[in-house]
Amino acid sequence: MRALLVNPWICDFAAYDLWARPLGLLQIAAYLRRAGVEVILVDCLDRFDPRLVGYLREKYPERKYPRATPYGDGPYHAETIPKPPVYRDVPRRYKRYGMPVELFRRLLRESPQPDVILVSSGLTYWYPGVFEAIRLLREAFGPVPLLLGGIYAALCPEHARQNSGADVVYAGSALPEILRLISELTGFPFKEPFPGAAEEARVFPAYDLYPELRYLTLRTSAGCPFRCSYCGWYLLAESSRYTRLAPDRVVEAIEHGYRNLHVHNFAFYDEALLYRAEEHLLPILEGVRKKGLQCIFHTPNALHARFLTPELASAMKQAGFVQPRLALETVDPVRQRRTGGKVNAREVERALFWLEQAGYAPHEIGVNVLIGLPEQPLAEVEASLEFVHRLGARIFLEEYAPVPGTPAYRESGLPPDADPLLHNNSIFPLYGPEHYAQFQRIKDLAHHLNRELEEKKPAGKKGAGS
Ligand code: B12
Repeated sequence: MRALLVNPWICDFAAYDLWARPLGLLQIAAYLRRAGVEVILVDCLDRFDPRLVGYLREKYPERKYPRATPYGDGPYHAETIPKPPVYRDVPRRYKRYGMPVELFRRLLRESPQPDVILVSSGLTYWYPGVFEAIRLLREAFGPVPLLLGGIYAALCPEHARQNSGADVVYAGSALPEILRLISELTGFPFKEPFPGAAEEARVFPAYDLYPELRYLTLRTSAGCPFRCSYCGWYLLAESSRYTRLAPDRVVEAIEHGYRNLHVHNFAFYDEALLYRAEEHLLPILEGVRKKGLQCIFHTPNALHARFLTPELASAMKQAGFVQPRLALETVDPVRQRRTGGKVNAREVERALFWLEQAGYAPHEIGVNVLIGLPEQPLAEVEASLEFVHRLGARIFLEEYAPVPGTPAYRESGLPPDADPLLHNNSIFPLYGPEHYAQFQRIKDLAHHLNRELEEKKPAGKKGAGS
């Protein structure tokens, strides 16, 4: 029994590889292998795939590939493609990010015939890349059973069933159920993997399927203790409960990555990494220290400032966390409460102070600010930017992307069955030129403030810890 697992392209106006991995697909791969399945992975978004690197070096000899920062993050290869009609009025180029289609076709031609195909999906509005992959997979392998899962499939299952061309759209995340589905589709009788196999797959996703690894992602929990109005984690988790791996299992995962896969950069994918840190993150970091692993940790999914303590800040600094990122979202106390009450401005200010005490320069610390929440005045965003700037931290302006099924989606005025392309966080121009101009002004302001911070860096460094 052979399964071909595919992580399709991103189609969007912008994309950057911020330690992105198709973690769900890699967990499925690990689980299937335990059930005796041979697994082949084609990841259109793997920037380090030697076949991609070879292809690009040949085609663009004047450029350098792979392009990456010392931490392994970096820009994707991208090709401009025609805009879907709903984006007609967006004055930006629309691109397909990842491996060129020609190379994808070649990899499929060279792949042995699979018995089943599993296609994953990321953000809901990236579905054009998913559809394109399915079309090309059909072209290459004909009627081989094809399953579609992942975030788009889970948040927009009806849209996916009607339009994707997959045989089955699976909207959940339970590994044993996925195996049962494959068995039904192929008629192949699997032996039930042992009871702890699902946890094993979560601890050890099949990273070894990558020929070259520069970073790993860690998801030590599923879900979040909060329910912010704009976030849809509870629509995606296996159960709508918040669960975590035991700290020693996380240490095992890190040690495996470090020693066996020779990776030093790890990005946490948790929604609430710092929650009850004395039971979770602190023992994890202590375990890593005891084992003498010299890791570099990243937190692209911003941290809850409320849970940061002086002890935690210094444990993070010593363990090798770089460029920590905090979630503020907004300085407006009413909106903070209305959206879920996860943090307030004072808590962010305090967290920054403790991070500085622990040895981070303020400009190394990033703070997320949301723009574009339903009915959010731009003056509020501006005030949030000024606040972060006054603290000396770097602004990360996050454009709000509506998640169907959440309270904020209902407030956004989009109908429940809107084309998922309209969930895109970069389509402000569609709301009218005036709106777009104002939005552009805020974006420019964020750039300007960050540049000012850059220029003041040495002064910022001197002030660190004060
Ligand atoms: C980690 C994370 C990130 C990471 C990286 C994600 C990545 N891989 O690229 C970072 C921090 C970079 C990120 C960024 C953003 N993110 Co994000 N992110 C997440 C988060 C918290 C976890 C995703 C994850 O890895 N889950 C764990 C794995 C194991 O689960 P999984 O991949 O879903 O796989 C399971 C199932 O889906 C299924 N499955 C998966 N594939 C397949 C295939 C088949 C065939 C089958 C049968 C099953 C199946 O089984 C798997 C195993 O259990 C989710 C929320 C969530 N709880 O999912 C938001 C989420 C996906 N992000 C979201 C958003 C909005 C963003 C941003 C746009 C934020 C912003 N405004 O800037 C950016 C854009 C990212 C970009 N350009 O890459 C939204 C998506 C909204 C949407 N409309 O789609 C989510 C849902 C959060 C939310 N707000 O509700 N994100």
